[in-house]
Amino acid sequence: MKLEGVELRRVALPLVTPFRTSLGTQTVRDALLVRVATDEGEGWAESAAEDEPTYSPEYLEGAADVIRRFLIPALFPIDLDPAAVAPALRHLRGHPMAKSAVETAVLDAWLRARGVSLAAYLGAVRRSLPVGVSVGITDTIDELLDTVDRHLAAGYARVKLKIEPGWDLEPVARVRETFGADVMLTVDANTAYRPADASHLAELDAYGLAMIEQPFAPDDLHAHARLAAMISTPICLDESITSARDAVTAIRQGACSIINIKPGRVGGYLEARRIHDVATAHGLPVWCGGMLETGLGRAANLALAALPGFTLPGDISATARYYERDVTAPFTLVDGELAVPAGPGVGVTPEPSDLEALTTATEWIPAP
Ligand code: NPQ
Ligand code: MG
Repeated sequence: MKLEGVELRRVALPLVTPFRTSLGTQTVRDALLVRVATDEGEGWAESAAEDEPTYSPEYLEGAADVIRRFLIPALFPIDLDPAAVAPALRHLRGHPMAKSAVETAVLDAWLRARGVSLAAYLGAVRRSLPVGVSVGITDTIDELLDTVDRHLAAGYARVKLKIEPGWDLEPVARVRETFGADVMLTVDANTAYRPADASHLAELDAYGLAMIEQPFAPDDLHAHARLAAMISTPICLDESITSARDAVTAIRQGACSIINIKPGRVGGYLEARRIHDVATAHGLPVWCGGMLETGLGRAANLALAALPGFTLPGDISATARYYERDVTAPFTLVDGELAVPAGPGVGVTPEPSDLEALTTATEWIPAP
């Protein structure tokens, strides 16, 4: 397959409610879409990069720049297939979210031309999945309880509360006492704590959480291992894991017993599958994280989350949890589950009218 040109498209999707985490508050999802045009047809994907480098060092304009100036020029000369993309970009350091978008768009085009779904290609074993919801920090506990109540009524299988110093033990205790012991409840700190907070975090052990996600800095595996040894609640890593090699290192150090896999954070769906494979081989469950994806990323994440080792519900909510209008048809919960797209490639394409309405800028990169 030969690459003939690439479109970079900026879209802005207003969120139905502001999403507050320990990293800041988001009201609009500015996303970068990539469309590759090849001699065998086109493919679409999105970059997980946010407009500001808060969750990860990558950010939207940076991702667009590295794609335009370095990634695409490295792909024009080669004979393309999905497995050829990462090796052709390996000499360019970092930028996993930019690389993931490009690799996924190539995967979509290549699979579409062959009539194969991403789910089938990756090794999916389920046609629909129970999914979780990530609940932002709210102004009051009453507002949090109302929000959790709505999500449980909608059928979500797991509730994740965003926490930070000053918003941890009390919201968790109140959610647990209001909704009971049977609700699968987790917390995510997005690196907001210091190692000296370990004994405070150990108090979370009283609330039967299914995991504590990423309490400490991404590069502090030791602090996570120390906390893991102090408490019985499992530790899950998100920001710390950027490759299958990182996953093996973290597991060997006892820094986590669960891994949140985000394809963008690790450079694509092929590396994501490798993390699934090494985690499963070590007996760890994994789940698919979320980056406020448009329908394009949501579809691809559902394909990945249908692999056998994804035994915990992911942050792959229905479209309506985040957006009133999306670039694709909405995903909806049916009996508490989302369907894994079965069509060729990622299984969805942008709806032209929605795509146009949400687009803020486009750019065409022609073959040299
Ligand atoms: C997490 N996501 O698991 C992330 C973090 C996150 C769904 O909880 C804009 C775009 C703002 C992506 C804030 C969820 C974001 C973002 C936080 C992702 O850690
Ligand atoms: Mg997280």
